Amino acid sequence: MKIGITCYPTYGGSGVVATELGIELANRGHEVHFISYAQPFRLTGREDRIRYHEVSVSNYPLFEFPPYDLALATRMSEVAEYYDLDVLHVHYAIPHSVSALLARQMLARNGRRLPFVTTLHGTDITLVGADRAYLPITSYAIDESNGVTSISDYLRRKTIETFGTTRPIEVISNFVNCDIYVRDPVITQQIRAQYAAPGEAVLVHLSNFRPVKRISDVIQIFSRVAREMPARLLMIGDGPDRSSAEWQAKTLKIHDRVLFLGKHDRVNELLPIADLMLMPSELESFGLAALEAMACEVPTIATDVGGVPELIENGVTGMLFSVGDVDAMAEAAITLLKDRDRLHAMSKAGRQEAQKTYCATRVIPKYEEFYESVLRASDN
Ligand code: GMT
Repeated sequence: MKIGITCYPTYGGSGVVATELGIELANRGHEVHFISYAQPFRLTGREDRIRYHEVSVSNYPLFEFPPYDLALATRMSEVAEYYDLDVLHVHYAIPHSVSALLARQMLARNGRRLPFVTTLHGTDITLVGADRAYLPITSYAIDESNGVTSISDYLRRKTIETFGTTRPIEVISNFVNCDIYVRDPVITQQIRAQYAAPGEAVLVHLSNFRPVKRISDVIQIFSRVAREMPARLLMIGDGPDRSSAEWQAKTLKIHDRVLFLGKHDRVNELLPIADLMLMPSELESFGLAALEAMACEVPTIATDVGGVPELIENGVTGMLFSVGDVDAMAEAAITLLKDRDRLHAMSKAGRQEAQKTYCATRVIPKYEEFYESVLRASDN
């Protein structure tokens, strides 16, 4: 198949899923065309059967808000025509599904079909999409999509509840490449030595440092752990709440134990060196970072929100708590880190669950089947 993919190319779960999906599809022989304003950060640009098409937005002085959605729709239709795309897959409804709808309509004028699939990721529904300024158009574009998928059952239900959409939504979960996200004991030991001393516990947090991630809770949980045992916290990623977290770590006098590593494009090398991941988010429609950690045998202390309980079985593959309960999360982290047998059992259970349910080899065929069904339906 020839598949166009549009996503946000920056650090964030939806862009990661879209990029990894494109890479996996290309590995399975499909031709993949990314259409976005920048090359997605996990792409090297040297992958076989993957091309990247940049959307440039003209910045005429009259435009206080340059119309990216229109430039994107134009580029989508051009790429679809030039490369004879079979299907376009947009990740994150706003504004991508609206642009795709426009592109489909533009091409239809010349008798050309371009069915498109919208994948809902989370904040496009729960935060941005529910804003009245975007709700009607997002709802319209979801219903007009040729196919809609969501990354958890929670998000499917939430979409119907918030938008009243009628187009059926297929749940296709986030996935991970279990051959790349894996703990190799020798390599892990070498990399761990660069970040922590022997005997220190290593905790990790990975996100885009937005308010929904509750970065302040991460630092508070860690400060309680660090009072009890030698420990380090690796903060991977960047975003608006990074500087306040740095200030908080300094105020709590733990800044020599908290390493802010910034954006990292090979998190698969860093995650396995950790003993525990912290994900105390306000909301998570799935929690891709926790899945990537699980595949690397790192259990997550998380909040019992959104789609997280679909991924993490409390007490088996990780632990779930109420939002903001930093005392309980810290207590659980300390207890687990002191009980190495329990931690080990949880790590292994997480890896097993990732392999059984969430490996790319299991999830990508679901997308392929979904594209086929969308193509069949749009032929009729
Ligand atoms: O919150 C983020 O990390 C960014 C956001 C996005 O859309 O880029 O992530 C959402 O999509 C991820 C991939 O499908 C999910 O794993 C995250 O749970 C989801 N984030 C939220 O719902 C807050």
